Amino acid sequence: MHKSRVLLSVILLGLVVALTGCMAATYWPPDATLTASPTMGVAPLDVTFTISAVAHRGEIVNFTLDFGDGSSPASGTDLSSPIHHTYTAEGTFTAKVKVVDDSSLVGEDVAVVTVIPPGGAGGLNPPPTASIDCSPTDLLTLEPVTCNASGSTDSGGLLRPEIIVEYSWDFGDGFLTSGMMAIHEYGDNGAYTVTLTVIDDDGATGSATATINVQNRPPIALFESPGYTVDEETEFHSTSSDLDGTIESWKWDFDDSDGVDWDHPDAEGETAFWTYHTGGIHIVSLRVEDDDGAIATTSHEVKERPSPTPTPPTP
Ligand SMILES: [Ca+2]
Ligand SMILES: [Ca+2]
Ligand SMILES: [Ca+2]
Ligand SMILES: [Ca+2]
Repeated sequence: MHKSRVLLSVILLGLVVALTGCMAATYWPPDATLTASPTMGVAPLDVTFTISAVAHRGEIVNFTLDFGDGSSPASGTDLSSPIHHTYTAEGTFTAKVKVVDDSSLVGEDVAVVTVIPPGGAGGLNPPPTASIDCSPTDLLTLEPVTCNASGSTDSGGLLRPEIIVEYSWDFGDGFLTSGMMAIHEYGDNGAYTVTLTVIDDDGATGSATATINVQNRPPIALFESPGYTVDEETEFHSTSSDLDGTIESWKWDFDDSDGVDWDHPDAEGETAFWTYHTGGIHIVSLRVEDDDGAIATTSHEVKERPSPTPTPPTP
C-alpha cells in the first residue's frame, strides 16, 4: 500500500514537472517588428514607424516607441496606426519599440534612421577629386594641348548622388574655359600651370594641376630676290615672320666672295641695300633672330637682270 502511494506520488510529481515544462515553453515574449520609412534623408526628416507584434500567449496590451533622438517616446495600445516622427538634427538614430503582453513579457525591435544635413555641410558630402590629364605636356606655341578631366570622381556621401556638375579650367595664360575636355593653344612660350577645378552637385570643389612646357617657335626666314643690275644699288627686303613673337634682328650676307660671317654681316635691318660690281649669279643669305633668341637663316641665288632694251629715240 505504502509502496503504491509512493509510486502514485512519483507519477503525479512527474506530471506536474512535465506540465510546468510545457507551460514554460509557451511563455515566450511577444515578437515585435519595427519598420521605419524612410530610413535616410535630409533634415528635417519625417519618418513613419509601423509596429507589428505577435503575442505567443494572451495579447499585446501596450507599446512604447523611443525615437532615439532624446525626444519623448510614443506609447499606446493601438499598434495598427502608424506613428509619425520628425527628426530635426543630423545623425544616426536607433529607434526602439517595446511591446508588452498581458503576462508583462516584453518584445523588442529596433530601426535605424540616418538624418543628413541640408546643403551637404557637416562633412557628410565628401568633395570631388579632380583628375587632370594633359597631352602633350611639351609642345611648341600654337600647337594644341588637350586636357581631359574624365578621371575626376565624386564620392556622394549618404543619399547624395555622385555628380560633378562643373569642370572649369584655367590654362595659366588668361584663357579660361569649361567642360570635361578642353583644348588650348598657347600663343607664347613658357611653363604654364593648368588648374582644373571640379564642382559637385553640393558645391564642394576639388582641384588638380598640370604643367605644360611651351617652346618658342623659331622664326621663318624669307626675302624677296628681285635680281640686280651691275653697278646699281639693289634693295633687298626681308619678308621673314615669327608666328609667336617678333623678329628683332636681320643680318645679310651679300658678298659671296668671302664666305658668311654673321659676326660681321654685310648689312643689317629689315631692308638692306647692296651693289654688285660683277655679273652672274650671287648667293644672298639672311639670318633673322626672334625675341626669344631663336634663329633662322635662308640663302638663295639672285640673278642679274637682263639689260633693259634701249628705248628707241623718239623721232
Ligand atoms: Ca560629393
Ligand atoms: Ca615668345
Ligand atoms: Ca618665336
Ligand atoms: Ca660674305
